[in-house]
Amino acid sequence: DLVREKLITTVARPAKKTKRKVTVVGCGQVGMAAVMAILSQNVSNEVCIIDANEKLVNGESKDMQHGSVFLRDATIVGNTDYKASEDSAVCVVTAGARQKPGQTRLDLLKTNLKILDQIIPQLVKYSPDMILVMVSNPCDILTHGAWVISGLPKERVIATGTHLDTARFRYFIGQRLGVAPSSVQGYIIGEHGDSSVAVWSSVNVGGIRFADLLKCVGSEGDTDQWGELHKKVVKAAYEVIAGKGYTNWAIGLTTASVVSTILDNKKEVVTVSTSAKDRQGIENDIFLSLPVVLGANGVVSYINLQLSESEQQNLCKSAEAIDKAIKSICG
Ligand code: 6V0
Repeated sequence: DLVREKLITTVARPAKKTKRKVTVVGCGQVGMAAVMAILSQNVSNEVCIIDANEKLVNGESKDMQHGSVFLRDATIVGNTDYKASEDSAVCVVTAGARQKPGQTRLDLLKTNLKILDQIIPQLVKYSPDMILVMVSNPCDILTHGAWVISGLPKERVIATGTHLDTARFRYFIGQRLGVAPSSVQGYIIGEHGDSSVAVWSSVNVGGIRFADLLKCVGSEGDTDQWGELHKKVVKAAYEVIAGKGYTNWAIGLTTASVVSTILDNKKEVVTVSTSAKDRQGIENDIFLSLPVVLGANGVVSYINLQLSESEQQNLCKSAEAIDKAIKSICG
């Protein structure tokens, strides 16, 4: 290569890796939306995409590579072989079947549990120090399964969980008030799914709690009917799926937000799915979303919520729903 020889004098070996490598398994709608958000928001500029479908992963990774010059000269690789994922700081799993119109997240369980055995040991083999972020649904149960298969410490295995539901909740409240969603504080906790719980007792804007303005906000007797916004959150995915067949943009951004919190060791309080046994009055050995402090070591602490009586009951019901689904599969 004459031009290279004349142009470049090499004096040392270039570094082989960064400490910010992110692997995304599954290059379907959700995986690629996550990759796009991670790269375009400067969360990382080193991304590995893995998928079982060789043609697809080649096509998607090439298409993304061709935009590298607009993505901080990103290093993007695509492969079916997990060796390519070596030394990732964060691994995100979006592989698996998605909800069909009318199907619940729990309906997906059997299909998606099976593929964990193909994916998780491979990720652990090549990146034993990673934080594992599950996205595939039903994400709470799959995260529990992934944790068991991985052998990783609990704090290093999470799912995006209700971080997405919380984002939708803050958006809907912001819309109703004419306030930016980022200025609305509030959480959705529990299952990422039909039994999620809105923590109305702590929802506030500018430090003013809604519950101090309207005692029964979000629950029975609320003349303002704020509870409708939680129903909208629960219905959100179904509505999007009825329209376009899948959801991807909001979950892609949600995933990038979680990855960024980890890579930058932000210690942000986020609602992600985590081991919930003996937390917040939950006795079942399950994973669900609670507000945690998230950083480079994964979940570093839990925020102890002061739930109202009905919120507490609903959280326990959500835990029961997850437990029941696990038992229906495991016998
Ligand atoms: P998709 O577009 O069908 O993509 C799935 C990809 O997974 C395909 O490219 C498959 O080839 C690949 N795949 C399947 N099995 C394997 C395997 N064993 N190893 C490697 N790759 C494999 O689905 P989509 O991207 O729409 O959804 C992916 C998952 O995300 C589904 O389970 C959704 O239900 C889930 N979602 C989770 C959300 C959340 O908030 N947690 C939100 C939206 C979707």
